[in-house]
Amino acid sequence: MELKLRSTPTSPFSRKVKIAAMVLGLDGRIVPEFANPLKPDDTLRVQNPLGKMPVLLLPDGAAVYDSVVILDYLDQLAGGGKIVPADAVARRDALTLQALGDGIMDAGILIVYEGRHRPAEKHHVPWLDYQRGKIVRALTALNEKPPPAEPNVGTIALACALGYLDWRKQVDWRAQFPTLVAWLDEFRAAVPAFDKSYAPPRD
Ligand SMILES: N[C@@H](CCC(=O)N[C@@H](CS)C(=O)NCC(=O)O)C(=O)O
Repeated sequence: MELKLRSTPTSPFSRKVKIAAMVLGLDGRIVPEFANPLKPDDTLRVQNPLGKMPVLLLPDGAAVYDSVVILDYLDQLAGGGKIVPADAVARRDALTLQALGDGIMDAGILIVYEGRHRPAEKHHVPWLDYQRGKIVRALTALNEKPPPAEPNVGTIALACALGYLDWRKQVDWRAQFPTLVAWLDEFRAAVPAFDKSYAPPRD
């Protein structure tokens, strides 16, 4: 059963899906298909009216989004309880960490989009600082209490968020949060899919 993944190679949210698929042994079934959210006639907007990626297209015609739902779908496909823990407390914690990792990426993306979608003279620094504040507060909390470096939806999202900050440099997280630097090294060693899912930036 082939699963089509609509995304760009560098999308941090799509990287979550690629890592999850590798961890679950499902990556052989995922076929990447380039998507361009900026192109009005890209079928992405039909598959997900929000025009956002990733979208996973299933053989029965269903379009599954967003990344949270896709990761849950893949976990179920692999038998369940693997990257979405079955235990109630572990599940709660993993999903909450996923929300935090995704929130870092959402804020990071808004910072990038300010540069992409608004002319330079209209860039609003207080808005950029507001978004940066979210990222720094999240990283401060995580640096104080990093999660175990085991693969689940939460740690996968956190690793993708840190990888995204490495690329776009919205904050200089490596200088400010040494415990998270060590955490990402540990995660990379434990989850080779993180490095395997790396795609060199195109812009
Ligand atoms: N909550 C969504 C966020 C997805 C998202 O923001 N994707 C970005 C690319 S990484 C996107 O499609 N942006 C285009 C847009 O916002 O129009 C998820 O978890 O999948």
